[in-house]
Amino acid sequence: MRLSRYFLPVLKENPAEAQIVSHRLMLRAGMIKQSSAGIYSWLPMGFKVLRKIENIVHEEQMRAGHIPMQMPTIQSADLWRESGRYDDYGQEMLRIKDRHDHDMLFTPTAEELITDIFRGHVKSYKDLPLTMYQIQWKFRDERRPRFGVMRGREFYMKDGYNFDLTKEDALHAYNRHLVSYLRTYERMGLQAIPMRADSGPIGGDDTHEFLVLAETGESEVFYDSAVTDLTFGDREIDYDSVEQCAGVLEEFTSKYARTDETHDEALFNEIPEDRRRVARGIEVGQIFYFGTKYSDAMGATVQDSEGNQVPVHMGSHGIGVSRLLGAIIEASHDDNGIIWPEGVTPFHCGIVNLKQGDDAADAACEDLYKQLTNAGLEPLYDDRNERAGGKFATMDLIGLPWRITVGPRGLKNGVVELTSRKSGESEEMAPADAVAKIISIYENHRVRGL
Ligand code: P5A
Repeated sequence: MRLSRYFLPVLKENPAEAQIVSHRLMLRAGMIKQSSAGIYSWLPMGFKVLRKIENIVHEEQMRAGHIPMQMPTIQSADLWRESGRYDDYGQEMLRIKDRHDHDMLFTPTAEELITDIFRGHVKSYKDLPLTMYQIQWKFRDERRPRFGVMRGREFYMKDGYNFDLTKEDALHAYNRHLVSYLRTYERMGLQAIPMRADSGPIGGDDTHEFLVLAETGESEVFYDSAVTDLTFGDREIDYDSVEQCAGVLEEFTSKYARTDETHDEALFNEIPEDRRRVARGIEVGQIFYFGTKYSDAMGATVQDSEGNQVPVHMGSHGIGVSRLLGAIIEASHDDNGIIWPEGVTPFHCGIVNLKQGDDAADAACEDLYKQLTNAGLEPLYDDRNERAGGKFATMDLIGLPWRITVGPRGLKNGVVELTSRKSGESEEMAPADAVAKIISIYENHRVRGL
């Protein structure tokens, strides 16, 4: 993409309404624009990152054997009356009447609708296990929408639902989700710690939240510092293996890590004092096992091997896809702007032309642009007729992990400069070497954007 032809409405000043750094930087970097309280337009660069995050979620869900699908955002109230949640949800639910005076609503989650689809089609234990998921807009009329996309009213969520014959099978689905989430967040450059949590209006006994540590987090968290030494890495997992999934779950949840809702001071005090940590965290996902809560209420049964009709065991699993943009920025920025992890960056690198209009500089930039594009990468070429200082400030603000700086002086010596956004370190090298280095850096981060 050439910056002169892109739509990147960066702001020079800090917007007064933004209280936290991720909200400030998303507005300043021209990623989002508020349309009304807690509801945002996703401008091209914000949309690009949203799609990359979404695609990582899709890849990891499918790797775990879960099936993508899509349900509508507008649902009939009748299903929610069956489960009893039409009244329970209260003012958080956006209620709508259609022209026939039917009660409709904008989906805050989709346990009812998926259970309705299931009961209409699945009759036998032979069709289990089954896990389907969608990535779809949700609406919750939060009392205090704030912090930009972190607590929106309209937000983008991956919501998945498992159907199993027995509690043991459903717990395997739970473990499988926990494992796949660890991998998902790591690919985004995040450390998300699974913590025992409270189930709230979704219901059920077993639930973990995934929290990213950040000073601006809404939840207070208590944990053993040994949990932050854990990484998923590149281990191979057989998601059908009950033992393997249970083993990873055990490894990642055996150390104390809880949100304030389930914090147990006595247990916490058993951890050696130098390892006790109290911090704040951002919830980027939650998984639930709720047994037969919805299948009992809505009559979702299957025939078991002995011919009995039994209710299915269910769970649901959410990832806050739009919230993740805020969480990633909270975890990765400096005074000059965003620092995108390579897995989610909107463009793989920036190309800064120090002297637009200089024949040698223009030709070298065009050549770098062509070679990187031909290699399947997306560079952002700042080809505007602007001062170098302004170009650097824009690149720092939007946070691309790598920048290639091209100027007539360097070119005389046959070099360009490659700079890491994270370390700030620069290296001079031949243009072809800069291309080769960028290609090799992204070998393990090939997620499509838009
Ligand atoms: C699990 C999937 C559920 O709704 N039903 C289907 C279950 N879980 S949840 O914890 O309530 O939400 C899942 C994740 O969505 C994000 N989230 C939000 N993101 C932005 N703005 C909001 N107002 C908002 N509410 C929830 C969180 O990341 C949460 O973990």
